[in-house]
Amino acid sequence: MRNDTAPTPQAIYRKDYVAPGYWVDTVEMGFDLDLDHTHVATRLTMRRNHDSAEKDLVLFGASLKLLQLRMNGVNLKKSAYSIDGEIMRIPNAPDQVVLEIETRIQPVKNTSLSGLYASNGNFITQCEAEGFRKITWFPDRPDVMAKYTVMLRADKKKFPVLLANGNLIEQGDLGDGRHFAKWEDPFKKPSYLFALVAGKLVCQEEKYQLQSGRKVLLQVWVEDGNLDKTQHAMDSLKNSIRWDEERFGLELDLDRFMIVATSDFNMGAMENKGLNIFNTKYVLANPRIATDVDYAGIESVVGHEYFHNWTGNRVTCRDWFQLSLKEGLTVFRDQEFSADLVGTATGRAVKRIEDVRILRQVQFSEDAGPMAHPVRPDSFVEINNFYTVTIYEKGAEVVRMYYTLLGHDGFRKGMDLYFARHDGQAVECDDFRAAMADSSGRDLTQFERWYSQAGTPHVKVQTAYDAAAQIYEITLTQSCAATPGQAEKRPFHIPVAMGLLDSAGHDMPLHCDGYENQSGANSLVLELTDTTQTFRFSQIGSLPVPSLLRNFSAPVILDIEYSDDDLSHLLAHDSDPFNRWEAGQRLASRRLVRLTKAVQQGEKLELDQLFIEAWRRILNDESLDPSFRELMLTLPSEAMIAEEFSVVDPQAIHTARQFVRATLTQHLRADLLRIYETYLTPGKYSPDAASMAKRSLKNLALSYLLEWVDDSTLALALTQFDEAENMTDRLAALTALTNFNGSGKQVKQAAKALKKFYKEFKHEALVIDKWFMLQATAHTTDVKTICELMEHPAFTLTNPNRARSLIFGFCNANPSRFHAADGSGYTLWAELVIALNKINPQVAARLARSLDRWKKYPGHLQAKMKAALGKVAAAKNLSKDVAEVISKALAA
Ligand code: B3K
Ligand code: ZN
Repeated sequence: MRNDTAPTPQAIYRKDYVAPGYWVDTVEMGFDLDLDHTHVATRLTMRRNHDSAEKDLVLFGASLKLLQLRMNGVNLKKSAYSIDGEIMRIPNAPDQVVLEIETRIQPVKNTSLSGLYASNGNFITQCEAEGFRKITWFPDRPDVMAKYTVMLRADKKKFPVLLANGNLIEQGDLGDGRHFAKWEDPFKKPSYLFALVAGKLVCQEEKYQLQSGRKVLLQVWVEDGNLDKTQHAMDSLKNSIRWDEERFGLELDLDRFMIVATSDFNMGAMENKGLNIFNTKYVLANPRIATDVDYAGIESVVGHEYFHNWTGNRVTCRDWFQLSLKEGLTVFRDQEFSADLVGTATGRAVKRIEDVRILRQVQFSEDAGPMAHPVRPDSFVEINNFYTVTIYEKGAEVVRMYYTLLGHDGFRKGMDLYFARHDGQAVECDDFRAAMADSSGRDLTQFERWYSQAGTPHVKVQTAYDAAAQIYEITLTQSCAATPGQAEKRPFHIPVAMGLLDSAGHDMPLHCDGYENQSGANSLVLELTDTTQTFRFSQIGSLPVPSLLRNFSAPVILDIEYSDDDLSHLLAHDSDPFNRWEAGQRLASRRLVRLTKAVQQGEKLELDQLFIEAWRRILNDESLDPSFRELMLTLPSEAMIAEEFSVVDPQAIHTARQFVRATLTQHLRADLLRIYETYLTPGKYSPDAASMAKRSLKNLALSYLLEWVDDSTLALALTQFDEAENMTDRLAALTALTNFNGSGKQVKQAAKALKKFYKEFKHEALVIDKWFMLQATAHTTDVKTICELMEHPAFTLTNPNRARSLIFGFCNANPSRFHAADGSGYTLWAELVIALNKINPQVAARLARSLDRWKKYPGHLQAKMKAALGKVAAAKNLSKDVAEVISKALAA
């Protein structure tokens, strides 16, 4: 029976929360693992929750064959319970219950990669959010926490390694070619943190000493042949353990911590207690196959999952509406971890800019579209659709605002109180806010609106200067557009970190009414709580240039009218590196918008000298860290430029941006060549921040250089491609070559490189993903080429990484090609959403979101997108995952 189909998606609401009718104290499970038919026997000890309005014993199950159901030793007849969709109700159960359940499942047929499934002949589980119910009937909700004991039995040859959460307490042979392993997790946990892994795996392991002196066993499990790619994950794990001890006083609570890498995984990784399961993409690395970006990604995801052990596992969510309680907080923690590991002020700024770029490009866009939802949503149809940039990245910004408001030590006190109060509990976002308020004595009542109101606030800035009185005033006015289901918004509590620059570029001492206790400071955090507020600064001897929202102190859009001179001043002098970068982006964005309009009107395209010289100065400013220069010199993406328009013209944006890149190269060619030579990093590859920074600036220079067609720059790229000793440089060269707009002969050389790359790496799945991805995102690739690539023997829709690299790469990261005027991109998209829906609803629903913003395009494209959305809506057996996304898009 399929119970994931829903023609009209039914929403569930936060306000309808009812505590579970029964608690579960212990869970004992026995698995007879077989790829075709796995038998699962479960024994639950349960007791009535007298505080609940729910009187029935309620269990959830999906795609299960129920073999046996016994309550307190007696077989339950069919008449003793009812099943409606995923819900089983047992009425009139006694207060104390021992429930024994036997189910049969078919892992090899489970292509949804949720529940228990097979990957390369191994068993893997994924239970968050609601996958445990695909293994057994259970009160599968995060507020039901229990202690688990798990017995695994399987063929010893096929499945020599048997892993589950917690500690291994017994293992041995069963005599018939089978063996067993018994695992016990000493901590109470919700079912979504359950995990098991079985199969042919090998591990890198190490004993690691905690600060307390206790020794723990760390393991990174991979498929055979990958042990040369686990060191970085192991190092990242050790760094994470140490960081959480130092920064938050949080110790690893288990004696054993395992990471397992699998190539079939719906997302990045999963924080199962003591047995984190990872996408290979976030574990496997060596210089030959992984780029600097991959190394950084591994560090941050290993950190993220490890940090969940406290923020998520020890203190978990009461219900899935509270998801950001663990995700927003854990993203904030992993962001801080990565920043602290680099250590320098510039390193922190670089990390901050990278994070904000994603927030603005993806989350702001989500907040402005049909799927906009608050950080703590009020309703959903399918929870898996709510693992969004809003829950994660905006959620992290909300946590960061506490940090900004309370300061480093104040925030730590809040965290300490949160754990003191809630360790071992399933709680709400409000409980976190209360811990922050109570520990600091601050009133954070209004701050609640960051959780309940969707949409990105705008903050409009007006300034006035009275030279005679030496008074400077900043008036801030906030507003937030309506989002689905929320017409009216009330004012947010917005921390606005700021400073004022004098004409020499120095921070002026600040004397602001209401902030007398910080008189004379160079930087202040203003608190905007009303719709409009005026902040009055005295002793301002000359007209300043305001630097507002330093370090991006709140997830808002700042509407401020700067002159080009103001921006150049901030770009050159702001003591806040984030705002230096921001000034450069504003200068660029202004020009890109103007040029896009010029393209549309068929006018001549021109780039002014002020801008070119500003770029030249940054490029050559040796006082700036190369990684910071790389960020400053990277133009706003096409997606970011699109946000500046009410009606988007992807081809015009692309043309304008390419024009700026080519023109910059035309003028800065000699400087770029010099930078390219200066920042070569010969010798052994090292993923340290300084070397990564050099590579990033050098490769940026290369990509610019290839914008201006010329045999010698082509040779540069070909040489780098041939001689690179690491994937960062090799891929950078190949990407530049693939995007190269040269003559026939040059294009052939690029194609040759692409072939050679494939041949060399055809046995490295993660590299082949890159090979697909770089073609999918190249502006030389059209719909026809994508269709040809889908015929490539290495392509498959059933592997999420592969599907994402080609299909998502094209639909989400190649706007000028995806939005082809004939609508062929949309037709392909609809076919693929429908095909993926049958295989893997979660992945399908992600792809379904590519047309979220269809209302932002010109009428002729809108009509074609609407038709494509309609085609998906009309498809048979639509999962509720896809149905929710499509119906919301169509309702926009
Ligand atoms: N908590 C998991 C995500 C689960 C997604 C379920 N569809 C990974 C993470 O955020 O760490
Ligand atoms: Zn997470």
